[in-house]
Amino acid sequence: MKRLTLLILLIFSTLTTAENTIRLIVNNWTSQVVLSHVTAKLLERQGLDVELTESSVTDQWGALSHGAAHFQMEVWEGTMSAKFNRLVKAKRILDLGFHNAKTREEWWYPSYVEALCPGLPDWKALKACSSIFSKTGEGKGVYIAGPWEKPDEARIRALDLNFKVEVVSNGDDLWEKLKIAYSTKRPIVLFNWTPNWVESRFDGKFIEFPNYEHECEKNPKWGINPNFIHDCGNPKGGWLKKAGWSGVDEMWPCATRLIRNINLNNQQISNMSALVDVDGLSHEAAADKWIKNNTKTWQSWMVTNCNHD
Ligand code: TMO
Repeated sequence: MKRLTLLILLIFSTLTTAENTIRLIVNNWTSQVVLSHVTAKLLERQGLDVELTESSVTDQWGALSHGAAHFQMEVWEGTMSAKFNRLVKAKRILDLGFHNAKTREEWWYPSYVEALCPGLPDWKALKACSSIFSKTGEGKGVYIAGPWEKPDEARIRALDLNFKVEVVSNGDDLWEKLKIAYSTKRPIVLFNWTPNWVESRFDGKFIEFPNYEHECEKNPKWGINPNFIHDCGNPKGGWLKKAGWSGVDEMWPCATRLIRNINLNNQQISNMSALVDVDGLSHEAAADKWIKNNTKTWQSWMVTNCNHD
């Protein structure tokens, strides 16, 4: 009899453990991956079961809406605000608050390109020198984009730029292209963002497109092209937030409070990416190092008086 009870208890606890596991979304740029590892380690210290689950930005919304995944630690305004705002409004996901960091995601070029394309960083300069960004030196220029959601095609059309978009599959592929171009001073224009480690290693600037306004994405009449939307750049000084499945407050109140508390500034985000992309640590080793060196910061996020969720 005792043995049976024990067995039942064992099965029950295994089942509930699996069901109680918090799943953190791991995307495909470095600071987000390191921060997800840091968060997992902090939740574990808080006594919770955590699992990291890889997802693209495109797929994460469905996963968060359905509770297949539970938290995403870096939602960037420039690439994700449209879907994020829509799902928050529909109460499909939760807005778990801002980081202090101010962000920008935009077309970017190394400074040596200015000598070859006078007028940069103003976007109009691209009209006269698109061909220097083409593979053969003539024809359409190539803009190298990441796999995140961007209206680049729409912007190229609205601003009548002689460019096409080449999409690479992750951040590492962008930096590989940048390194090759940089070493031979070849013109390149590619997606980049701040905060990021790139600004500490490569000298360069963002293209200045017409200033972003929300209307630009909704109303064709807005801006210099009366027929198309997206005749503007991405937000400058954009926000960075955390997102969660709609059930997290009920299911894991402590974990959710901890995640609401997590708050990084620009320097901290770019340091997290540099630990991997400059110093060569693995994501997990970077997370361990960050936890070791930033005790005060993360201790201030921890939730006290908190029984297991
Ligand atoms: C979402 N990202 C920071 C890669 O632009």
